[in-house]
Order: sequence, then C-alpha cells, then structure tokens
Amino acid sequence: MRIIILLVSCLAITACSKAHSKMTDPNATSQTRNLYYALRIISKQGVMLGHQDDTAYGIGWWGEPDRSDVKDVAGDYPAVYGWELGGVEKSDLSNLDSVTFIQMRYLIEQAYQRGGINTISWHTNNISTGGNAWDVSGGNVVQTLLAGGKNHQEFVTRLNRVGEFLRTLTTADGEAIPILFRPFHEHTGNWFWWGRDFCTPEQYKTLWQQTVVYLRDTMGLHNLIYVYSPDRVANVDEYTERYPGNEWVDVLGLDLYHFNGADGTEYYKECTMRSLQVVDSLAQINDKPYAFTETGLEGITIPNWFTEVLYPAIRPYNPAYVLLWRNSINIPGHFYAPFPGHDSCEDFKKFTIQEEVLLNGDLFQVYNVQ
Ligand code: BMA
Repeated sequence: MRIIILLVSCLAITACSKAHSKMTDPNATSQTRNLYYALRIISKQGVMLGHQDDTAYGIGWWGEPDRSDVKDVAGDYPAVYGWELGGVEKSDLSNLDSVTFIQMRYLIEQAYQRGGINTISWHTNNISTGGNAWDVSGGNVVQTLLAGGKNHQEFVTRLNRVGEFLRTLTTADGEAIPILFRPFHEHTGNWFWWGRDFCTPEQYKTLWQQTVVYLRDTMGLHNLIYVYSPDRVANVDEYTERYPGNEWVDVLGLDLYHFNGADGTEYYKECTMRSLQVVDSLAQINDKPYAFTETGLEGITIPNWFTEVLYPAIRPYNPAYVLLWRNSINIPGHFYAPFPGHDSCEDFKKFTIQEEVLLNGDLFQVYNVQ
C-alpha cells in the first residue's frame, strides 16, 4: 500500500498557522492555502505524478468520459493535471491544442472533485507581431507590455480574459478551485518571446509582478498559487537572475526535457540533477515548495525510461510533483506518458507502484483542512 496522505490533514494545520503570510496572495482562499502547505508536506513523503491534458485526450481518443492514458496503464489518474490557456486571451473558444475552454473547465472541476491538483500554463501569443508564443521576431516585446509601453493596454485586456476564465473555475457551489498558475515559463531559454535573449531581467520581473498585481489585486482572484518555472540552469545565479522575488512566487519550478534518445540519457540525468540541486537548495533557503513542472522523453523511445532515467534523476530530491507533457492525438510521436500497448507500459507501472510515487487515489484531504 502506498503512503496515505491522511497525514496532511494534521500536519497542514501546524504548517498553515505558522506560515500563512508567506504566500504571494495573503488573502488566498483556505482551500488554496491548504493546497499550498500540503505541497510541502507531500514532498517530504513522495512525488506526485502529473500529466498535461490527461483527461482531455490521449493516443487514439478524444473527449471520452473518465478516460486517461495514465489511468489506462497505471490504474489511476495522475495526482496533478496540467492545462493550457493559450488562446483564451484572444477570446478563442479552444486553446492552441484544440481543447475547448468549456471542456477544460469541466475537467478541472472533475479533477478537483476527485481530490486532484490542477496547474495551468499560458503559451500566450506575441502581441507585437500577432504571431504565437514561439514567434521571437518582434524584438523586445516584454518592454511594450509594461506600464507606459505601447501594448500595455492590450496586454491588460488579454490578461483580463485570462482572469475571467480563471474566475469561472469553481465548484457547483461557487467554491473557487485552487490553481497552480505558471505563466511565462522556460524564460531562461530563448524560444518564447519572453525568453532570456529578448528582455532584460528587470523587464521580465516587472512583467511577472504586474501580472500578479492585476490578477490578485485588480481582479481579486484568490485561488492562485504562482509557480516560477525556468528551463535548465547550471547554477543558482542563472535560476535567480530573473526571479521576481520571494513575495511574488509561491512554488519554485523547473522544466527540463530529455532529448536525443539513448544518446541523451546521461546529459538529461546530469542536467536534471544539477538543476534540481539548485532548486532544492533555493527552496530550502527561501522556505518554498518546489516541483518538476514539465519533463519527459518525446515518444518514450527508451522503454525503461521511467525507472532507469527519470526515477534515479529525481530520487535524491523532493519535488512535490513531476509533470509529464501531453499525449498529442494529432502530432505523430508527440507523447510523454504511455498508453495501452506501448513498450514502456510495464516500466511505467513499476514506476507508479513505488511507495513514493503518488497518483490521484493517494491524495486525501489536501484542500479541506480547517
Ligand atoms: C508544446 C507542444 C505543442 C503545444 C504546446 C502548448 O510543448 O506540445 O504542440 O501546442 O506545448 O501546449
């Protein structure tokens, strides 16, 4: 039997009373605060498995009730469900991966009702060029979004649409569903317009802070936990160069993928361990939970990747969760979790059955501790 997170309910009470003031949002709802402190406690007991778009679609299926590739293989849903907002800022009905926002809202609520944890990223378009998040042709776009910049008003309009969607994430009783919100990610890389090569550290920090202030203070959203997630880093200085500050960030994240199949294994392990070491030390110094916010090997071309590559790389550390990216239905080979019939299924089961790897059914009382 796995670890029962029953412990969370009693431990969280102590943790909450000690450290309420440390969240970015001092007025966060009680469920949001409980989730935040539960992350820290859970991370001492195990690592939750996450999967992007888990219940929206998978390999060979789309929008089937109660379906999940992770569940089909491992017998349970992941503990953490990743979602993506790109498109909501333009009032699109679906996100950039064709998931409708109506469906996403429904699946987020379902995940919450079964005790799961929801996290949301935002691959937002480039306002200056009209291109997508990967369009880096517009020079320093971030600067134009800040107060006084020529696209500031438009940025606020778009952020407002994000906030209005987030506001609708409630239970039928109107209780706000806590969300781990992860904007402007992988900014230590140079593939998104908010990346390292396209704005100064101060501009990035200001963009982050203005985003928090708008959602939290102007819009009054109190169900958000703010997650900072750079790509791989070599040292503490790289991780903190664009860090908006402890009062603006709740969870320290890390995104890092395995490239080049078997040839890339050692490099992936080395980078993951070096980067997690950095995040782990900063998390301890700053008293924050941390998470491996995105990872995976596209197409899982190494059948024992979960037990032989991922597990040893994360084992020395205590991320609260590790989130595998999506299983695309229409981009051939673009999947990161196994599905029935895939070569890595047995290995994935071995990985998930370990005591310290937590699926949805292992979570108990994360939200409603009084
Ligand atoms: C990327 C890929 C894209 C997708 C984007 C946002 O890593 O999966 O196909 O559009 O994430 O989800």
